[in-house]
Amino acid sequence: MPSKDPRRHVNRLKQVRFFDRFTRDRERIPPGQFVTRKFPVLTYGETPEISPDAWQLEVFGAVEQPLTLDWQALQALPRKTVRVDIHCVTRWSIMGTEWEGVPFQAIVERVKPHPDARFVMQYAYGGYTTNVPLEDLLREDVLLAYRLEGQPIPVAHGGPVRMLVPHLYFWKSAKWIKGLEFMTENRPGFWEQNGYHMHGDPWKEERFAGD
Ligand SMILES: Nc1nc2c(c(=O)[nH]1)N[C@H]1C(S)=C(S)[C@@H](COP(=O)(O)O)O[C@H]1N2
Ligand SMILES: [Mo]
Repeated sequence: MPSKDPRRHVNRLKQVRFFDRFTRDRERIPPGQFVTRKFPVLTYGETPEISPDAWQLEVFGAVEQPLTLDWQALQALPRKTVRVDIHCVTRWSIMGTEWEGVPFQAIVERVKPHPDARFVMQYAYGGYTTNVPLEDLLREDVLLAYRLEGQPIPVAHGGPVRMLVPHLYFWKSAKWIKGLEFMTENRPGFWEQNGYHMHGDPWKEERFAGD
């Protein structure tokens, strides 16, 4: 039986060892990053505890068909598993993490963004926000993720549902996602208002505004 205590599950994740996490494949490590074998938790502020039954996602803004999804509706959408490297702007990277969830593309097909929608604001339970160009979210490995390493995502890591945008710095992947606003003009989210980059490509070291 998998443990019901999310904290125990975090500890279990720290024990997991993948061949991938020992990689010496330097070409997979963006400049200025080091590889960690742990799975650090990085949260600004409180950790909101949202049960799957209480979870809801609002998709709104510059779209033809705004959408509200609950846990059941989310499970009825197409699912996909990806194995990806993730990179935090504080310089740790984890190689080969496995996530399962709904491809963001499936959401886009349903809401039908207006032709002039170019950016998306992610809203999290607890108040965190982050902005991303829509183009970046159309990549195949972008998910509304609900499983990590074959288990429900632990609360500390954003469960029940978080965004996964693996090719950008990890602050661009909101944990405890509750809203997606399609926008015609770009607006800064939480860290972006505090000096971080509007795009956040780790390969270009887009860490801070002006990089
Ligand atoms: N809601 C919310 N999402 C968030 C954050 C946060 O503080 N709150 N931190 C971001 C940052 S800086 C990182 S590195 C990752 C960390 O995810 P993890 O705790 O699962 O490692 O979540 C991102 N998403
Ligand atoms: Mo981060």
